[in-house]
Amino acid sequence: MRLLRTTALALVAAACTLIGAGTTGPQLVAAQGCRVLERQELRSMPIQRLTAFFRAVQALQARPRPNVFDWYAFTHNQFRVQAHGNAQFLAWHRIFIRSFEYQLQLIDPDVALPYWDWSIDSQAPETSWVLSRTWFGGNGRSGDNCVVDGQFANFRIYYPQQRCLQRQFNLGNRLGAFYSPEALLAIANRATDYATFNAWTEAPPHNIVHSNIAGDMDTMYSPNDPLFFVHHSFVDRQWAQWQARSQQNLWSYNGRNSDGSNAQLTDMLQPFNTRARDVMDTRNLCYTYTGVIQRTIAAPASAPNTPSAATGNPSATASATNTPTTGLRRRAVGRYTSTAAVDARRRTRSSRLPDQGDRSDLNAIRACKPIPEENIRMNFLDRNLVRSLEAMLGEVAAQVNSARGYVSPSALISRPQTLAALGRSQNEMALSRSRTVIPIDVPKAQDGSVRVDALVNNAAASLGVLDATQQQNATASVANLVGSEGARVLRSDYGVSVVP
Ligand SMILES: [Cu+2]
Repeated sequence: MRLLRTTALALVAAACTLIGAGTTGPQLVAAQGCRVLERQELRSMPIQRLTAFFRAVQALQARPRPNVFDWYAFTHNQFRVQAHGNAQFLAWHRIFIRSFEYQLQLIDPDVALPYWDWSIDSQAPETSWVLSRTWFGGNGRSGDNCVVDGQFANFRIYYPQQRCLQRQFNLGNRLGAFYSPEALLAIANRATDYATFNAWTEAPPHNIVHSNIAGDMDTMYSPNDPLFFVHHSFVDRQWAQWQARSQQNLWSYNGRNSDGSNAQLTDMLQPFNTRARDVMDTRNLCYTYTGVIQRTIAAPASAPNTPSAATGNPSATASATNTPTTGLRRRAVGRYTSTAAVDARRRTRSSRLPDQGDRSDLNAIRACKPIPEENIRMNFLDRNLVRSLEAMLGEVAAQVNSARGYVSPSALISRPQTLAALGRSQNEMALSRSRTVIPIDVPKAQDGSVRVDALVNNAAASLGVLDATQQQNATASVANLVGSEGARVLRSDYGVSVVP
């Protein structure tokens, strides 16, 4: 008890120092004068830049405890109600990780927060280079779940108590599947306002990463694990990418706050002394993302601020008119399933999505496990909404799998090319990987260069199907699923062409 009180007092002192040092509020925004830096995917960064990021995090962690690094875990827990299961989720986490990035820049002004595109790794996340012993390290060891490899090996956390940093993968030595690029793009394609995009992104896609890696990641102290920041940087990029689709998206901000009020651009994101409108354009927070081009600048004279009935309200249940599954049938499946034969095949495939832990199917997208009830409660999520979204995303996976001329850039057979498209060589990654590398025979173009198109064709051929027309039809169905902007993203982020 006494120890607890001492800890709390020390923390308040640390928080005051932090605020005094100007980590909150206007110092984080461009008005104070800052260089706009580009956040890059971990695997596309020059090694020196990547190393500089890890050094800066370690420098923060090494300060006398409780320190600035600890402040993030503490604050995330303190403001858990305001920041989860309501409209502020994306906006709050944007300023939260920007504030952390600012702390790193006080140590090294050239450091920008990287992002981890875990959708690339979604079909076997435990084999990711990001989780290798060279970088973030892997699962916690058996017995005490302590992370003992990687750049943060044996790191001691401070809150809620002093102990080792823990991870406890949900399948033992494997991680259950995350959501695929196509699933994320289908969400972006169907969400027409902020409230919807915010709710659909938070859960299940963002939550399953937390709940599958588990250990500290599945607590309200999750910023104790530095993975939190590169995970949330990717979530934030999803939002920025969706915002970049239009001026209307850029300034869309609606839904319900944790106190039940309608979300507005003037809402304060506590404790950052920053309003929602200040975080809408990432350039105002001194960063951009690779491949995301914000074409619009000023806020519209009257910013769109329509409250959303269903998605932003934690107590709302998904009604017949706006369950995402219904939306899927209406918008995408309806257009795709023009023949009974195709429809029948889709239904058969849908019942045969490989299991989250399957590692033998190289072509298909796996089923994701449902978000655990405990995680739903901890994050104040709308259970019915989460369950209907899981059903919708299961259908998306089934559709991707049944589009037989198309192979996802995250499918195990194409992941090597996808990573190569990010600029990191296979050998380099294999060298630093501590765990089993899934043996995949990589088809290469005649000249030895990496050809994603060739790969897709080969994969289709290996399935024993498809002439050119059939293939075009199949990829068109994926294009229909992700929309024209999604098709552009597939091309620019993953090097995969689908017919728009
Ligand atoms: Cu959070």
